[in-house]
Amino acid sequence: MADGPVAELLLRRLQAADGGLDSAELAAELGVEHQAVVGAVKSLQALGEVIEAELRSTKRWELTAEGEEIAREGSHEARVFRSVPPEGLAQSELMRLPSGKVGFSKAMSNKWIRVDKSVADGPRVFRVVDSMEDEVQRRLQLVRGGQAEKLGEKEKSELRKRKLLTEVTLKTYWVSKGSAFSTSISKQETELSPEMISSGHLHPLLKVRSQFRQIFLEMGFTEMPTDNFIESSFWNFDALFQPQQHPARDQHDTFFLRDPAEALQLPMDYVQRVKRTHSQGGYGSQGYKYNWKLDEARKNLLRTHTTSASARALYRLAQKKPFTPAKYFSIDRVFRNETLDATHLAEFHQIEGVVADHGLTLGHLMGVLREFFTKLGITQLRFKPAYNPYTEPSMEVFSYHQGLKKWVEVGNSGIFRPEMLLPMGLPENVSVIAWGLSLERPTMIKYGINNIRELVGHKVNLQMVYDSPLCRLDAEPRPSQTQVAA
Ligand code: FB9
Repeated sequence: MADGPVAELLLRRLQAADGGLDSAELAAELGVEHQAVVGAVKSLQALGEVIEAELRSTKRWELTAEGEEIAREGSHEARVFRSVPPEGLAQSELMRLPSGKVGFSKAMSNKWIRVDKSVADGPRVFRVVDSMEDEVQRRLQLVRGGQAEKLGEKEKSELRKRKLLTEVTLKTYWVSKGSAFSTSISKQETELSPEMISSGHLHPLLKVRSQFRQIFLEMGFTEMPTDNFIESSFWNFDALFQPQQHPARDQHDTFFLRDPAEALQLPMDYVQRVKRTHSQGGYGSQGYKYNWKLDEARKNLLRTHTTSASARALYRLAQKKPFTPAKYFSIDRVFRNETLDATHLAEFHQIEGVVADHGLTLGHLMGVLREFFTKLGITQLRFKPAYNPYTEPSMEVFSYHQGLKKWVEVGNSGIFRPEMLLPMGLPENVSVIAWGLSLERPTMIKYGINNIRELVGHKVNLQMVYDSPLCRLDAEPRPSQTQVAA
């Protein structure tokens, strides 16, 4: 759903542009994060042929943190020059200045200063020239102003050697008009349109799903394919380092298939690494020390979570060399052989977010959870240690719900274990943080629905669907609808 202002601005700029536009340049022009433009591109792409977007890598020069500081304050050698008064300065005193050690030798080689060793009480530094040009600062300011092309290769490599400049590869989109281009965003039949949502004639789950999708797209996440309800035990459990004797793999928790009972196409080299990790350990893990069976892994089932899709996406990511960081999401149906009650059916929609990058920690996970839930209007979060077979550490996420006047569990999260990631072939220094929640829970709370059967199933009152108002997740529920079991 591309009704965000960035998407509309992009379309208007595209209308006026001859040929196309670059997402990074548009972000700079609009004064927004590049991710926001990427999110708008992705949501426009989801609408069909409104735009064409070609991913491309552009290299560009950026200042390092030290480079930014020098662009602001001047080079160390310039600061040393400016610190020497007409009567000179004891070298010992100069070397104690913040820029002394780094700037002294450069100021000497520039012949801006000299040392008189004949002075009685020790070597004294004097200026050689009355003024100087701080070329380093000037060049860095050119780069900061987007004029790196005015520097010669030699000048750039010198700044890079001093770690003041770095060349970054930026993945940007070259956006051009699609065959169905329009500046007023119209939606394909299968896609939600603001009109459809605001008309209210949409099932509440679909409306809430669309808003979660928009949040992920704005955060720069890419939607994972999840169109296989049937999954192998291998991808649903074994690839996640969930042992074959784990209770969740029993019939009373999981729907296994009679026909087709077995998954025949598994990536056998990867399967062998998974088998070894479960049975003997490896990658620093002692494993579970049991006789892992391929037949067990081949058993087909109705996926019990969308984390199986995350496993597939991460395995695909691991095959791409060199590793590039990624942010994925999914929102789709999962099936559990649960005891049914007012808030539990044998299926629900799981929402899952995954971030893969070098050196991610629990702090990064807390940060991305805060950003995600803040977009839902949920700002008071608490994290509680938890256990998942495939994440360590794991946290349950709680939020204080003003309407319900109590802390409610709003999701679960964790860092995928190395025993899951390393057999896939992901580099050792890559970590993956992830979190999940359901679609039904927030929908029930926001629409004041007490019994899950009012939301899904053959007893749904279609008038409710027709009448249900446009709802914003980040707004408080209507006063009459706050007594809901979370
Ligand atoms: O959605 C849940 N609660 C929730 C979410 C949002 C919300 O918003 C309100 C508008 C303000 C309110 C409530 N829960 C998760 C928490 C509970 O409801 C829980 O009792 C039920 N859980 C489901 C599973 O139960 C079998 C919700 C479902 C769930 C739980 C965990 C995950 C996904 C869905 C997960 C995960 C995960 C963990 C680590 C790595 C990857 C995925």
